[in-house]
Amino acid sequence: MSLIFYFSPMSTATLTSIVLEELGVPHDRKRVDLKAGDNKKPEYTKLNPNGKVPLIIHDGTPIWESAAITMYLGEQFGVAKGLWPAAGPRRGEAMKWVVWTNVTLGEAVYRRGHFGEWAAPDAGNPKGVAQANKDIAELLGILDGALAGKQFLLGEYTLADAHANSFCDWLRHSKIDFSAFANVNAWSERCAARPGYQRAMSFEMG
Ligand SMILES: N[C@@H](CCC(=O)N[C@@H](CS)C(=O)NCC(=O)O)C(=O)O
Repeated sequence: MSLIFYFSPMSTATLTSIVLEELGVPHDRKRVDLKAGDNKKPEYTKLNPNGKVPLIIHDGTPIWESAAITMYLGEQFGVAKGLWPAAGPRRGEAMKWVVWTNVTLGEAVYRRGHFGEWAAPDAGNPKGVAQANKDIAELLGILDGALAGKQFLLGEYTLADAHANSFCDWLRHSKIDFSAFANVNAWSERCAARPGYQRAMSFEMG
């Protein structure tokens, strides 16, 4: 078995790093220097034409998009380890949170960025940022409601928690206000206490 993980610290690849450390699957880590533009060089874009991280190559097949990678690794390695549900409705639940994170929550977060901190000088749209902040708060309210009375999204910990929580880490880093979401904050602490999460974080720092 060969598994290669292309990453950059403090990026979307961090989601995948946590998933891999939770699974404990042997893999080779290859750091991609985004500032040097290594992700836009032909040797990289032939593997991921989007020129982005994360990317995994499993037994010669490139797989990109963090949501797809989490679900794929869960299916391949997570079921036997109790970190991903077997095929069936519970797997559907795990998948819905992974996709919701990237697509639904992600849309509002990227919109906030494009109207705000990533906009060119004088090209920002404060009303757009305000609306995005409102939408993000509504979505985090959905996550908070789903965690009421539960330790993790499906009850027991799964890779859906690793994925969604790592995304929330990024949102906190982006100064999104989490003060109203007590269930999310307590869940994030539980996720962060896990050895797999801590191993992945030590790679981020190193
Ligand atoms: N939808 C993609 C997003 C990946 C993404 O945006 N990666 C960023 C790092 S956070 C990247 O590689 N950016 C480099 C670039 O666009 O030049 C996923 O979830 O994997």
